[in-house]
Amino acid sequence: MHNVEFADIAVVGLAVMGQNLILNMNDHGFKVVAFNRTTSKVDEFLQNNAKGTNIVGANSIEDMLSKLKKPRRVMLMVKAGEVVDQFIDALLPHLDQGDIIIDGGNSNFNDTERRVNNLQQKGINYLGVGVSGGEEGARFGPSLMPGGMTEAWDSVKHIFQAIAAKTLKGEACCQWVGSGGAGHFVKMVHNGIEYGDMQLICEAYHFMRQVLGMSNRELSDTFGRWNQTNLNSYLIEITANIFNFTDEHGYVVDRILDTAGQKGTGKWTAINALELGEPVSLIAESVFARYISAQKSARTHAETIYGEKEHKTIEASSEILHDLQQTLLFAKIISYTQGYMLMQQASKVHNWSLNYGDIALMWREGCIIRSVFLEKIKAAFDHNPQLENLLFDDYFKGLIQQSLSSVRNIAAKGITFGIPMPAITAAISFFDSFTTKRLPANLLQAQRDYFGAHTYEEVNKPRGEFYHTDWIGSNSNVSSTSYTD
Ligand code: 2AM
Repeated sequence: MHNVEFADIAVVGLAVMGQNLILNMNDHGFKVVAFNRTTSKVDEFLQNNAKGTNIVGANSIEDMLSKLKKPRRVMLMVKAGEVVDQFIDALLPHLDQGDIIIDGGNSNFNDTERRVNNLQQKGINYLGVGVSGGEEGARFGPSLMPGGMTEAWDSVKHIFQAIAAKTLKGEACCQWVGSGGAGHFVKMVHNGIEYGDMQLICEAYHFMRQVLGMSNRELSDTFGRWNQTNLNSYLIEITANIFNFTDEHGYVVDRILDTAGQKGTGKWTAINALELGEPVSLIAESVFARYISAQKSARTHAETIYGEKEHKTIEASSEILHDLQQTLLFAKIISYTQGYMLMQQASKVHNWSLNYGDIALMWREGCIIRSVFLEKIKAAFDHNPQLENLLFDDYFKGLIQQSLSSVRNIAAKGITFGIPMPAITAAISFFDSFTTKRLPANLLQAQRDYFGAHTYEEVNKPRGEFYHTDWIGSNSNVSSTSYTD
């Protein structure tokens, strides 16, 4: 039998993402075998969306594997968690050395790291690929963030780069991320940044609605205009569309309950930041903002206790709208700065050698955070691959300097008028901390040394020398010593 009759890749899991990826692969000339736990979905797929294509179905794992070229490539598009382990276990007895399992689900990078290590010992190649872009992306060009066993990348690269989104220059938004769980890690950070971008837009909206008294039409126009600036991005674009969207009952956005859901990847980013000791405050605040939004009944009760805020309306002048636009830009720079700090630290800890310019390139198109802004991040890391911090890049320095007074104005007004702006204020606080040589942590260290003898270093002594003061010696009248932390 000729090899050409065998399929290039199998995809397990025919939910929306799986189906769309298969159709995308088929469009690019790859022969795909489709399989699903509930096999009736395979037939349904072949008779409907996949009708008239080159896609073939399988009714069992054995059947699926028998239809594949070697090395076999099996991509899992199933529910993250145990289901992935179950499928790996079911596949293993039928695989040969060098075959490749690819997990394209929303897996936690720690799970991917574990699976890579386990399968490496068994001679099976494993890749964890972050897939972003929703249904539309999966169908016509997602952002793909592949990581795992480096040896396996060459065997799948042509497929993934063909189906991925492309930049205007034709670069694929799919580059090798790194070993182990690096692909899913970068996808996780992508989602965290997505939380931040969305929260920032919501805070601007809250300000514009409550303080500036803008109508949906004006909001739509303003976001539409901002989309023509360096804020140009998918999220700003859909925001403009949302404020313009009506049905027979009026504006849909106005009748949507203000309680946000989540699937957990923003939370993972914040947890990881805490674990790695990186100050990713803007994403963390964005996760908390969703949590507080979910506490609708407590908030409703609290408002009855403390009273509805009286929002002073100030004119939606071009100056204040300019300040808001600059605030979004500033906070976005801070959010990405923090996200990159997290990736840089994770790369060190896990030995991933992440390529930061390529990461910006992967996010440039296809995914939810796609924006022109990412081109500038790519340029910054292309210019200096060793760039220690995005804020040290000249281009971003210029933008920060140009927007700083606007942010201070908006943050101050937001606080004065009672508009919650957890992400915007986190951004300016981070900036002010990060750009301050001497913080008040000397007092903090004194307190720690006072109650717990935790010691401190001194300003004019070499780092690494630790001192202790007997704060509660004979001259002190403080006697509480029962608490140490
Ligand atoms: P199903 O169609 O048989 O439910 C997204 O939910 C994908 O994950 C679907 O293809 C779904 O298969 C699969 N999936 C979810 N839970 C599963 C499980 N416990 N075992 C196998 N596949 C599962």
